[in-house]
Amino acid sequence: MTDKLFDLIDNAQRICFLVGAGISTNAGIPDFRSPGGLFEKYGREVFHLDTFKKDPVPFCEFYQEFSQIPISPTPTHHFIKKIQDRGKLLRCYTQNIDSLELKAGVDCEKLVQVHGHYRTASCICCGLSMPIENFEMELFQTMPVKCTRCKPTRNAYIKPDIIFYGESLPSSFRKAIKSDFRDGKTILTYNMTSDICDLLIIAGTSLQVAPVNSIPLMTKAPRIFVNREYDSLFTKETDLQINDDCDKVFSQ
Ligand code: CNA
Repeated sequence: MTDKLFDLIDNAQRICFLVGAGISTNAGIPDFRSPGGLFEKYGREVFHLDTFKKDPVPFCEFYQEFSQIPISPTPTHHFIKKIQDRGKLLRCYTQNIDSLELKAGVDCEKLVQVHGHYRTASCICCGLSMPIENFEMELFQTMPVKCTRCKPTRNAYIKPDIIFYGESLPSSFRKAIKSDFRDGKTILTYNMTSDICDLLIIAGTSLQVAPVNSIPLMTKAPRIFVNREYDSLFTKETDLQINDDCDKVFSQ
């Protein structure tokens, strides 16, 4: 199984990764949907913009706990960097907000943080931005943190620049998709040219969240799916599915 994985990688030149919370569970960050995951503990609604606007405290409580977890990159993050060092990384699309890809040394132009990050925070009304350290300092004193530029009567709360359910994705996502997959529209007709992904590696994601979960449908290239759970999407002859711990697979 892993021989095939490394053969596919050796034969590829422009590799895209699509990764999710499963590549960071071994760093000590729970994922959303596994037993004991964040949905079980906090509920899905905490990550919805409408909920946050009405009552930001549950998210702030989650964030206080989450941001205290000391984290460092896993073997899978280092593997992505290794592919970059071999000159083969076209892009890494991550649904994760933990920025561990950057910590592992992946270049920011190669990385699309589809669901944002918490390196900065901003006001949900006026967009006033602040370094995350300032946000965290205020959060530990007064919860929730309100914008100093907006009128005090408005519910102008500050939140980390994580994309909540109900928010639009960063423009960098569309731009990268267009260049790596020709927008997914010409899938049946395109010729393999130098700007197009020739191997897609998907790891540690349940592929439940749109529109990211349509990326695997945008390519005719071979797809490698590494996840603890089986996914019936990856049964094409050119697919390779490995249902195992991603660090075990990528550190071989
Ligand atoms: P998810 O829906 O929780 O799925 C995670 C998948 O990974 C599941 O299928 C698990 O079985 C699998 N998995 C867990 N650990 C491993 C492992 N060690 N090896 C292999 N497979 C494993 O999470 P998704 O990423 O699919 O969902 C997208 C959400 C999760 C995004 O909006 C993220 O922002 C959000 N999220 C991010 C983080 C983070 O930044 N680390 C943590 C939790 C949630």
